[in-house]
Amino acid sequence: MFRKFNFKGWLGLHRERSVERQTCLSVLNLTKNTWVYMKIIIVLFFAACFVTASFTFNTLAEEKGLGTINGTVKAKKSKYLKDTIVYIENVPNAFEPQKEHAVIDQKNMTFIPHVLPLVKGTTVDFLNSDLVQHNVYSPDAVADNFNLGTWLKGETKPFTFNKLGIASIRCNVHVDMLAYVLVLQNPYFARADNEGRFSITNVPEGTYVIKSWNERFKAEDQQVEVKAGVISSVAFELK
Ligand SMILES: [Cu+2]
Repeated sequence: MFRKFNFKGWLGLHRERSVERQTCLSVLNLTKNTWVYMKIIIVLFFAACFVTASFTFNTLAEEKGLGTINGTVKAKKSKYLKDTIVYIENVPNAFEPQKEHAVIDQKNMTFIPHVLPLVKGTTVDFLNSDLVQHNVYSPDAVADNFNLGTWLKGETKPFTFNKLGIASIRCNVHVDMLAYVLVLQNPYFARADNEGRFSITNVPEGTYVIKSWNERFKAEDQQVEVKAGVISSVAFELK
């Protein structure tokens, strides 16, 4: 009726279970540790990538001989700074115009933006976003004295600026509407912010004449020496 207790068998089974439990625990520990190591490796990998990328970027900038021009434009009143553009007059190289068309919108009887700097050869799409008809023309030779005609809301007409200089843009339906397109030789230009600060980056090494343009005021041209990996400073005063 009673089976004989097999002590040896019971001991063997107990030992086997104990070994299984230990194996289970060590596998868990191993998985836990492996995940921690993986995390450390991932963090180190990204840190190494970041350091290498920034080092390469700096080295390339220095190899190509690129520098930065930081500066300020001062005016008697800060509101006079609006739409002030700073640009290098001439950089000895041929520069491609931007491939994407720039846009000047006509909205609420206003050209937006009021001042648009671009590289020679860039096309501007003139858009009408108002419910009324607008016209677009320029009385200036820089823009071949163009007159694109008069059109309705939602339509655009393009014009490519192929001559260096400053073109005023007008609408013959609304005589108060006015904008300016600055057709520049190179892409090294910047718009001064509300505090008059500007920054032109990745400028090739060299000594340049740097100019400012403002609708109402003028500042003396400045000379700037650009050196690889160095920030040069320029200050303008609008009068
Ligand atoms: Cu108009």
